[in-house]
Amino acid sequence: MEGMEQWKVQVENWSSQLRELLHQFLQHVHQIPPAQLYAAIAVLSLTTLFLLSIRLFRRKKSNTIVLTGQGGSGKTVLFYQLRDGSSHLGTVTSMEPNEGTFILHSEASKKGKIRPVHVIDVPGHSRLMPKLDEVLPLAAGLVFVVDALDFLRNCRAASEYLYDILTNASVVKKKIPVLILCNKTDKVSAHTKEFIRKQLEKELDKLRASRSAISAADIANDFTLGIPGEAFAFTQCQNRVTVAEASGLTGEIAQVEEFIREHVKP
Ligand SMILES: Nc1nc2c(ncn2[C@@H]2O[C@H](COP(=O)(O)OP(=O)(O)OP(=O)(O)O)[C@@H](O)[C@H]2O)c(=O)[nH]1
Ligand SMILES: [Mg+2]
Repeated sequence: MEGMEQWKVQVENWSSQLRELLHQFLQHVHQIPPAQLYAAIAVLSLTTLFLLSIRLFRRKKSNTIVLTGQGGSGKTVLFYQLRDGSSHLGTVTSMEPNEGTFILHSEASKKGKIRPVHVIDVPGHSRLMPKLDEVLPLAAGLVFVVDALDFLRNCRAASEYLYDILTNASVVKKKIPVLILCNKTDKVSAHTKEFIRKQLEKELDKLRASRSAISAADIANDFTLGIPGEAFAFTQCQNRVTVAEASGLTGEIAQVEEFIREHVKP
């Protein structure tokens, strides 16, 4: 009981002290010339507004991942595998880009808030090259899908396509990371990623010589590839170029998912 009484007295003490302080503060405020007071209030509210607008308008980092590569390399199968965890067997050559914003299928059971990924599958058809130019500036990362089964036959064409990507103004200036994905590794006859990387580097090196001969006449070419006088290697690129393996068909896509989550933070 006694403790209770003491506590009551204490609380009363505090509240009277608080009242006193408030009283002093108000008196103080009254002494400030109104002009100064308004100025202070104006400065305070402007700063608050400014800080709020910074938060509001701060550009969110892109969550767009672009899948591209030659026709038949397996982009559409990969797209469905990422979204639904199944390959939707029997896809046909895509004539229109496929796109969607979703949480990766493998993350569907994870708890907490996960940032969805915006995936665009741009078909390999040359008619759709302008589409690629349109989406590249938005990309947080680009996955270049290569058919590792039928690689040798397609090597030249794949390199030409890759050359255009690696010298694209947005890719170079924004340093868009590129993942070269050697797909269809479920088959034993698939080439390894190391082999594919070396072949692509060789082919790009050759292309560089022939393309720069052309662009000497037409100076308006965007960017050159690699270091002049040195054999081309992906490590010379301004942006990060890495190589990985996958099988869209059987759902072995962990390395692509890792790349996506490295560049689109969950
Ligand atoms: N063995 C094997 N076959 C695959 C794999 N991924 C795709 N394919 C097959 O390759 C063919 C082409 O796959 P798509 O996903 O349609 O290829 P795409 O890159 O979208 O082709 P376009 O739309 O023409 O640009 C299909 O017959 C698939 O079944 C894979 O990981 N392994
Ligand atoms: Mg397709």
